[in-house]
Amino acid sequence: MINVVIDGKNVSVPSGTSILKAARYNGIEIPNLCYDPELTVFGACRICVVEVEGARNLMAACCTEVAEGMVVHTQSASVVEARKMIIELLLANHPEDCMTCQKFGNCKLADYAYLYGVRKSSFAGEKRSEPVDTSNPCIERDMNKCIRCGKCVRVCSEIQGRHIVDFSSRGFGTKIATFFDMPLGQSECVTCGSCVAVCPTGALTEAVMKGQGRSWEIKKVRTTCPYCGCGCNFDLNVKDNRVIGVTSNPSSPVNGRHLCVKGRFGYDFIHSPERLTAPLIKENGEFKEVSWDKAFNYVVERISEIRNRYGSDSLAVLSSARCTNEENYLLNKFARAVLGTPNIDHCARLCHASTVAGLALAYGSGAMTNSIREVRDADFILVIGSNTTETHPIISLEIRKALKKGAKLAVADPRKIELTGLADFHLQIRPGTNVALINGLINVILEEDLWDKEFVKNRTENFSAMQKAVLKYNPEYVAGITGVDAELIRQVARAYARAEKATILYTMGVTQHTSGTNNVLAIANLAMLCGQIGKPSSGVNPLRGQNNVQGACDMGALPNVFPGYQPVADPANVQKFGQAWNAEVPGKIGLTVGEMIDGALAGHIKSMYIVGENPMLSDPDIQHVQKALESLEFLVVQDIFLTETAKLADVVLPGTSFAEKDGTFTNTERRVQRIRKAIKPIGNTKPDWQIICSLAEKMGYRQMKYFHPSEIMDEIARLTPIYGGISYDRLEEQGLQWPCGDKKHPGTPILHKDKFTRGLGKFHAVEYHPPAETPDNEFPFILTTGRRLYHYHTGTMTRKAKGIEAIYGNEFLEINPYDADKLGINDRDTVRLFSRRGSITIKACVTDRVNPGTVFTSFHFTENPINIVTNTAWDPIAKIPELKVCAVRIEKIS
Ligand SMILES: Nc1nc2c(c(=O)[nH]1)N[C@H]1C(S)=C(S)[C@@H](COP(=O)(O)OP(=O)(O)OC[C@H]3O[C@@H](n4cnc5c(=O)[nH]c(N)nc54)[C@H](O)[C@@H]3O)O[C@H]1N2
Ligand SMILES: Nc1nc2c(c(=O)[nH]1)N[C@H]1C(S)=C(S)[C@@H](COP(=O)(O)OP(=O)(O)OC[C@H]3O[C@@H](n4cnc5c(=O)[nH]c(N)nc54)[C@H](O)[C@@H]3O)O[C@H]1N2
Ligand code: SF4
Ligand code: SF4
Ligand code: SF4
Ligand code: FES
Ligand SMILES: [Mo]
Repeated sequence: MINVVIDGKNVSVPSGTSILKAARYNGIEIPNLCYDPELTVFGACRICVVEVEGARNLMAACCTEVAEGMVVHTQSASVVEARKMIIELLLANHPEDCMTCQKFGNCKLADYAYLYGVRKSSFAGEKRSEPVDTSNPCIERDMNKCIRCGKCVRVCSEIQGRHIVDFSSRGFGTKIATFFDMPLGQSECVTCGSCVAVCPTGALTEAVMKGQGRSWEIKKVRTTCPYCGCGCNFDLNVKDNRVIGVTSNPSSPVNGRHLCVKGRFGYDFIHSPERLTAPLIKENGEFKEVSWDKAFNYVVERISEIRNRYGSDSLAVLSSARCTNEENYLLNKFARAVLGTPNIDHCARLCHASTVAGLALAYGSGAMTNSIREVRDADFILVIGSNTTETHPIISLEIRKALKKGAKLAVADPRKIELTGLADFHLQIRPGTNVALINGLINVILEEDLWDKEFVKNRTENFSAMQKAVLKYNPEYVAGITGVDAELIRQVARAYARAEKATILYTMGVTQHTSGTNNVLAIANLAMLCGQIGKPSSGVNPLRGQNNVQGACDMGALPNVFPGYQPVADPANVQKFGQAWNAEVPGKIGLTVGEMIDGALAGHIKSMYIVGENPMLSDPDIQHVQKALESLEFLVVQDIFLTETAKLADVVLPGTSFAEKDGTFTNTERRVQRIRKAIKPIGNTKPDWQIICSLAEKMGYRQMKYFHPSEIMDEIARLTPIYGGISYDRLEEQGLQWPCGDKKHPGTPILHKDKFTRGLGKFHAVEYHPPAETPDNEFPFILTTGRRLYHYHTGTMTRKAKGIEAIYGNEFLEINPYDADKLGINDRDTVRLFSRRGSITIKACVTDRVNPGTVFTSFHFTENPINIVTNTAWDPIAKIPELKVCAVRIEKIS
């Protein structure tokens, strides 16, 4: 420790600390413009100067380390004089249009000018006259206001790893520019807005917020992002009951100030004119707006009638990973206690059902074993079937951090995704061959004796069955199946096994297969074999997709478990929930999403209540889904938009968006976080939890009355051991990671530390089976489907965000130049894509991102509904459909 005196105060800080930090730790704030605690020190602006006794010149506090006995003055006359001069110099070239500047009120330059009483610059500086760059619809760049602090340059390269902007030219002409000084909108910028978040002046601002409100008129409400499972927090900026923008908040536990384009610029949907504003009832094929009372009475009447006629099992509920924990809990209670049906499921079935099933078998708990922040300290990262930079952008920043520290990265993906460009190893696997690949890695590790015998002996069981099963998967055999070079398989196996801390991140490229559960079991085997689990920065990490899909599973929106994964098959649980809910709850396992759809077609499901899901675009074989939904006697859809699914409903109930309600979401690392009501419900909408409670009450059920979602959480905590210690007062700042058993429990960042949830970890012998459809003469290509950075699922929300839509407004089919050439297809030609189920048209994007024989597109665009084409064939255990592989034919249209 070093002892110094700052402004007469004795302070003691670790050696190597800068004067600025030493002062800050001790409550003394030194002005700064180019300094940022997250970025490398730049030392350019000099506003942080301080006087150090005995030194000849003033010193920049951000880049001068403390020395023993140093005496520092941060506010002496010479310091103040110097700072005034610096401010005057900065203002000399500044447009001084603070009156109309969007940043005013949050501008550090203006704040310091005020603080130091600099009214006007005494220098007759030359003003700049750069045109304002409005080419990016979300970010406005006015370089006339830039003070060249370089924070945007550093954040873009050091945190986002993108190097979009840099210093260019010299002298007075020095400026921040993109490559070749092109407009930002034409660069490779991903519109994350981190540069906007760090810019101290009005040089970079949110274009979308321009003219919407001054900083002091804006109320900031901290909440959790409604898109992906990263669980970023941010502040909704509210004026006059309108959300006018999003700004990041450094105290957010997962993301700090960083967000992706969806979180930062994807909020327009909240006030979209297309929002549902009143309940709708369909009469003679047309929707009519009705009162809530009328809608409730009609729903209750029809559902009761159907239940009386066909029994409770004829009813089915789809819950929503977009809705809160409280709402999912209530829907579960509504289904089981009020309707008396075991048929409740949700989109996790199309997503991580294989994980929930597979990891429960292997470890006893189907969630991410470690936390997001640990990824940065891993020394080996294996990413399988996850396009992390596009789908979990904030987690990809952690991967970048690890790589910077020297970690090695292996990516198993059939496509050249952005991560493969950063990877040391790209295992460009044939879609649907994961089990072979992972068994191959295990084969090498056993063969070369690189496994963790201690871990296997002490912590696991059933090793020999697994050992026997992988014998035949030698690298040459596996190369034949996967298309991955045998030597590459050896290298990756060695690197994983030898790493001190190796982590596996995986998602849909693993789970959405008829072999989904086996894929997960194989991954679980690999981690146990090498003892890469139960310790920091290692583990098996399924990155959960939706904002609250972890929570929806936790809340029992699944046909086989009550909240907290308490099996329905255990009579003690049936009794526990029956008693708590004061109702008879069914003690049998209900139907999955796919079984409900098939059940509707077969005629034994008569009515569905679908909350916050859009299966008419997101489920495989849409024509089959449509027939099924049309054959129902009664369909209720509760959404915030009139979706493709809602259009088929008999009654549409308008819920409120995340901005209009209180509640909690659980992110992928099991962190339960608050969402907070920022504005009043739009139109005549109601929060989903209130809608469910009202329906229950009208059905004559008396145990669903709450004034506030916090009371629902208290009930959840009472009945759900893993949420036992969770209550709203504990969630304010950082949330809590389950398991959290009681009020004193600090939450659990790492699972399976000393023992697995199920006791011993269990190895499973798994064999490779080819996908349900493989290419043949009639359908010679493999179609694999997935996501794009800019859009989210069926696009109901992101496609209403003007900025996002302006950047990415069309979808394409990725096809290799070799295949395109053979079929006479040029880039941007329209093609028709056929499978055994149906066909769609779409424009081609000729690219080597995909290998010959494979094509790729997303399911975001209703204009190109790819799920008309995809296959419903499902995994026998998890019943997840094979959305990642089906056989297709392609024809050029024009
Ligand atoms: N921007 C954006 N982000 C999202 C979402 C979104 O819609 N948009 N949705 C969220 C949700 S719910 C989810 S579940 C996640 C999904 O996140 P991801 O799983 O990362 O997304 P996908 O694009 O579905 O698929 C990932 C990758 O799997 C690869 N793949 C295909 N077949 C195989 C295979 O057989 N083996 C291997 N190893 N890889 C294969 C694909 O090439 C693709 O790059 O994203 C979440 N985040
Ligand atoms: N081809 C193909 N298909 C896929 C996939 C794939 O990779 N390929 N991935 C699958 C995966 S992983 C998933 S998770 C599913 C997702 O499938 P879905 O869940 O069906 O898709 P979303 O578009 O997210 O639908 C959510 C709906 O909730 C509504 N909503 C949003 N917020 C609220 C709210 O607060 N209250 C209410 N009531 N409604 C709200 C939205 O408007 C939207 O209509 O898609 C699956 N389908
Ligand atoms: S928005 Fe993100 S990617 Fe684009 S320049 Fe700024 S920091 Fe870089
Ligand atoms: S644009 Fe903003 S962050 Fe970038 S150098 Fe200029 S003032 Fe600094
Ligand atoms: S990374 Fe995910 S949670 Fe974070 S802002 Fe983007 S969509 Fe939202
Ligand atoms: S903050 Fe120290 S030189 Fe800029
Ligand atoms: Mo998902």
